[in-house]
Amino acid sequence: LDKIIHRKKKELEFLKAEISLQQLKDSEYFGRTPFSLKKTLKNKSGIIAEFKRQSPSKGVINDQVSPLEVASAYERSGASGISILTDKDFFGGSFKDIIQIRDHINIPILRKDFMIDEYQFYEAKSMGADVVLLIAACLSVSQVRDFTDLAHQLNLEVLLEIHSESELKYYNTNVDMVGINNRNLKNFDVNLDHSVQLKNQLPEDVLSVAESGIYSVEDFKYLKEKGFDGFLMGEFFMKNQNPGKKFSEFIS
Ligand code: IGP
Repeated sequence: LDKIIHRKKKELEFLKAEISLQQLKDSEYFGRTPFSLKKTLKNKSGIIAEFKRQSPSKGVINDQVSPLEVASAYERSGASGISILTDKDFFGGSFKDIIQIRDHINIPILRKDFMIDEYQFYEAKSMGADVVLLIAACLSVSQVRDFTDLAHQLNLEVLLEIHSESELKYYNTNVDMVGINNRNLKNFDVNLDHSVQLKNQLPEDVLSVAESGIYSVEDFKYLKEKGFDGFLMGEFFMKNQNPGKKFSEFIS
């Protein structure tokens, strides 16, 4: 994680010199009415289906499919939202992956990246994202508060990701949803019960999303039964030749 943040800072220096804040604000997507993940979590399957080419823990997962074909298929089969990894160096993603699909997708798009700078919120908006992820492990409590305010000013919803008990203090009532990552970002261990335990320590009315390591219908049902509102799933779909088909089989 430290390595990712280090690289992200360098990447940002470069990007800021390349594209000014004003250029981002001039994007046609700044004025659009966003889709609300808070709403679609409730009235669709609850699954936030992810497009992910590769990851530090798994290496290449799938580099043969396009974001548009996969995201369209996820939407058709009832996904509540689409998660797109835009980090290039570690996940092989790009902001282009969101721009390419935005006009064709009518459900919320989560820009999944390591958000550490205000600039990235303007970027997210300029790509056409509806939701951003704030990872507690990369941020201070006050950054989470400030970034949440900024996101809301830009009409972006916030999914706060926590992983451990010590990160419960990052929660504040302004965040829209709390994601609990089953995967430990430091050693990649996955444990579903971990999320359940943490969820029970959050206020009951918080919209909660179980993230990572959901690899079967049983896992999904188990977490649903435990009261999760959302389920962020990537690899289980993406490791197939046809991720959209896998999703539609999963859901039926
Ligand atoms: C998806 P999985 O195990 O279904 O592929 O996980 C998603 O939860 C995972 O990609 C993720 C992630 C993150 C990636 C969750 N939080 C933060 C990068 C950064």
